[in-house]
Amino acid sequence: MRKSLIFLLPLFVWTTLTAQNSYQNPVIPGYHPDPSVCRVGDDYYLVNSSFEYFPGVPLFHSKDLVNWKQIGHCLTRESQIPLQDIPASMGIFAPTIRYHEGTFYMITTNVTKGGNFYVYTNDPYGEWSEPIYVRQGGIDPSLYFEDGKCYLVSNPENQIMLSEIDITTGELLTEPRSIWGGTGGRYPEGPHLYKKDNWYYLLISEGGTEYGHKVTIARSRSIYGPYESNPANPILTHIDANAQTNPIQGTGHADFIQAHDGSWWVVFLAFRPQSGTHHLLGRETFLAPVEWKEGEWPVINGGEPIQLEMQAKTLPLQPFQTPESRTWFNDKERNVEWNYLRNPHLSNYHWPENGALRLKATPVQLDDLASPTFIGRRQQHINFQATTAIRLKKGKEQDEAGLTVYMRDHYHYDILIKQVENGKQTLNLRYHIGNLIHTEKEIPVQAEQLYVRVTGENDWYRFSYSEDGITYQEIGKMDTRLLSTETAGGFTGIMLGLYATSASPDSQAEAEIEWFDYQPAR
Ligand code: 6LW
Repeated sequence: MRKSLIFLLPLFVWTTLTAQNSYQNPVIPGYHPDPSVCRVGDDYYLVNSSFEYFPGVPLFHSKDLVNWKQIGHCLTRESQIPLQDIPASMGIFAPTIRYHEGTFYMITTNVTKGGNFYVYTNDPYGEWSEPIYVRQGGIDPSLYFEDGKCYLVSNPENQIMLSEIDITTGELLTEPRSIWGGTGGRYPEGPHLYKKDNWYYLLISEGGTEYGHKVTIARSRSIYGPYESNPANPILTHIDANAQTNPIQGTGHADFIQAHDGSWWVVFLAFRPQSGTHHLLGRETFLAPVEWKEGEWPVINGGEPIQLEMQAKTLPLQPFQTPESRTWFNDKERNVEWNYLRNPHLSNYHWPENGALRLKATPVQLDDLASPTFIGRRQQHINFQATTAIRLKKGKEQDEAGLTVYMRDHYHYDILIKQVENGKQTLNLRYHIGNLIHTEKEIPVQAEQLYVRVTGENDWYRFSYSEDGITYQEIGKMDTRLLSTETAGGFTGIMLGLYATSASPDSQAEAEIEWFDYQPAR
């Protein structure tokens, strides 16, 4: 028996390290917009924007561009990422990651506080530097290094502007100059510069981050221009008839990468509409092959629309272990996917060595532009089921703790335990859609611990609960469309959150939560 296993081992290594002729999009599902990627040898690192969530700028690692594992965040300290009182979908916009002579740089915009800044590190698994702010305005800054010089591009005044900066201080060495305005689409943004075959290529996005999003490109022999537009622009869009029924829409905001085998690829964002033309998971990270012949313009996916099941030869695949469906909150290592809202008050969270996570209830509500006691992880699949077990302890009347399907401050569905009169508790189902707040159910409950569950489908979120963790009872379902980006606005996607709030500042109430299960549905 043992012998035969050893015999099989080389076969296993061979199959996992072999290139395949297809892969699945999105490569990073759930709210992961504005991807940017860099390579060091055969290691790839990718970042996304993060808006009002903390820590900021999720950071992923891959060996093959298809399989990605989150290894942390670039912005982990309040000094790097002030988010106090910011509106939803403000804060941290699109980042760029670049590697140059042993150092990783991540440049982004805090649109609410401070503007464009970068941080750097030698170890992407470790901490990043304090922010260095740059004087050039606009959003979507990107860096390009050449011959000991560092160039910055961003989009002040709807123009792509270029300056040279001192990368050690952030000081502008030249005044920003307009180098391209795009092809006439709204919001020219997301610029990145590359050099290939003695051409400078300027990749940008236009059309706005909705259905009309597109990627265009221009090139010049000189970094300062003049840039000529590719006659084949846009080089990526799903606005046309050939992608009208495609389950992927809004393709844009892209970054090229040349892989260690010489092949070219592009990462970009797009969204997957559900229940008609609504999307809830936010903008996700996709991957497509690029053909880029010497001296010619790059062609993305042969000029064809992007598919969920991509037919393309991959790099040798090196998948990571599938993450376990259950988060045990006493295991910090696995908690990288959990986020706070704005800068958290850490004394309200007790992450245990053993036992349950404790969330202290405070008067800051989910609707406030402040930091409620909240942790959330992304909904990553249209069909999924999430379950948790919550105890509300030491509650005074009107204190509550629950599970929220959270799009933004005024758009969330909550299943919660509420403290009512005479030391009793109820299980409530509440909808919050803009100015409309409605408690759909209020059920007296006895058990000290309640199991609550949300099941997501194309058109519905279904809510159920259990007193014993075995038999669940559905207590309501709510239309997905009313929480979608098309209804709620903004740039983020659904977070599944655990929270505790109180009615009075002197409340001692806290929620105890040992685990949280998230499973894609088959
Ligand atoms: C981002 C801009 C955009 O900075 O939306 O899709 C903004 N593109 O490039 C927020 O994600």
